[in-house]
Amino acid sequence: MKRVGIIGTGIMGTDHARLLTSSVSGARVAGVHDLDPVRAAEVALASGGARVFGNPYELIVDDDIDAVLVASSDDTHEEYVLACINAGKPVLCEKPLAPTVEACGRILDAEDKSGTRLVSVGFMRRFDPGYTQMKRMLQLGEIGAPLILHCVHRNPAAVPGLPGAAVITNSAVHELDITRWLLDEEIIEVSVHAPRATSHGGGTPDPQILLLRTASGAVADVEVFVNARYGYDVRAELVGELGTVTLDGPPPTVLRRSGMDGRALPADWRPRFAEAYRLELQDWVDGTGGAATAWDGFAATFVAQACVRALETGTAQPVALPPMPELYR
Ligand code: ISE
Repeated sequence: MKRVGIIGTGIMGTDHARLLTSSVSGARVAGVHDLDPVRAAEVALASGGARVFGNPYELIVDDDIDAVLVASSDDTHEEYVLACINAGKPVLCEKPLAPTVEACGRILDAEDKSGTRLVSVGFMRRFDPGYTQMKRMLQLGEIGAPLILHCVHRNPAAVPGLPGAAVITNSAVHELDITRWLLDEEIIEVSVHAPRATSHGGGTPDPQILLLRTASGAVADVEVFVNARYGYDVRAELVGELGTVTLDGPPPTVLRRSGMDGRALPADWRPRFAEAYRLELQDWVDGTGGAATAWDGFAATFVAQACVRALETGTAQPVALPPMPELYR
């Protein structure tokens, strides 16, 4: 039984603790830390009596903790992930690995020096049955060579006045990862186009359209809209030389009533990607290695930063990733 320590019991840490306790085999939540001790204690209790640690570094090195899940705020990921690498413990870090290329680079260097892959990054969409089916169809040759990936990523509401860069590094980063993963190639050029901003975002440049060109010449267009109001909605269509694969959100149940035909949309990503999160955690606990690596986390943030430059300058930006370290080949 793997004993997992969770750092950060906000929206994601709490959800991971719930899934580890109720729906994942071979692991239990053994320790939790949060800046808010009351919140940590609540999650510890709901997890069947985990220990509450006042200090996250003590949790990381504790002999009763085998593996660590980092779900604290994005800017704290680096320090905790580095401490896990130093302690030689597997760590699943929520996305993004870190908000800057420099911070991701330091994690990559530390892991490379340790000589062991310890870091997994929580790009859960890689485990979503819809996305995995899309990738399988592409690999089976059902749609021929891929040409265009259309993506829609909408949240009902974000923090008012959220900087435009955060829309990219926190939300669109999912599509940056899924494009690399699905097409199995790197993004080499990006541009970002912002229409008139919605009046519901408190000044956030929202929505945005990202155009991503890949090494083979395919193009992905990503609409990211974090104040779309009506619900949580993630969709995609992959267009190939012979056909297309469409990814639509669950649920499969359609209500027809009073002259309407519709499906209920979730309020956020947790119900939409519940199965993806469960499969991601099971994969991590089993050590199957299906998750994004530190290299993938670095690459996603590298592309995200190029997108931020593209947004700020209004010009297309080349993306030239450094060579991938041997450890990730
Ligand atoms: C959030 O952090 C997530 O990761 C969600 O999947 C994404 O849809 C949302 O925009 C992010 O803020």
